[in-house]
Amino acid sequence: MAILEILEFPDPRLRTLAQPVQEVDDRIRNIVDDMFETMYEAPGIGLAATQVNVHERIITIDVSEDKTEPLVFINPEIKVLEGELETMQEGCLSVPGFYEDVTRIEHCLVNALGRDGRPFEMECRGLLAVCIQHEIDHLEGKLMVDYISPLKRKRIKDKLEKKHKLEARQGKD
Ligand code: QAP
Ligand code: CO
Repeated sequence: MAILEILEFPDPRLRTLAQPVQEVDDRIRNIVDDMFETMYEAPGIGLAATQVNVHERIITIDVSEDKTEPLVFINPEIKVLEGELETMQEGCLSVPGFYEDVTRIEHCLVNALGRDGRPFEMECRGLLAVCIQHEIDHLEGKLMVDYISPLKRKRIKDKLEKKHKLEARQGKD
């Protein structure tokens, strides 16, 4: 297992459209395991493969209190279940240090393949529903900051670019 580098906004690679996984094999399971290690270490509650520069449709999530409920979604398909909307303050490992209100569907049905390649269906509400939508957005090249005002987005971009320049000069870690 390995901790992978997380791409940060405004890295253009975060805009890549992820491709469907053709077969859930050991190569994919390796990516899944590395994504969990990276997500738990961060720490985060959700990670899309796009964020670690793997452009395949893979998501890891764990919204449990004690971080003991890892969920894997490969080739996820989402279906809206109710018209209810929910506004939640979201964070993103690719937009570190910034938290913004985003409005999303509160109740959805997700179909995906698990780590074993078997299809499953999961009804999602609350934080899990919000998180899966946030992560599916990543697979489409979409980010949380796309939902906020252009002015706010520009301020976040400038601040993160400044941070990246500093890190490049000082050397990370
Ligand atoms: C997506 O985000 C999410 O800024 C997952 O400095 C978040 O795990 C969906 C994180 C909230 C719904 C609600 C962010 C860690 C983690 C940061 C994350 C940071 C360190 C974000
Ligand atoms: Co994110």
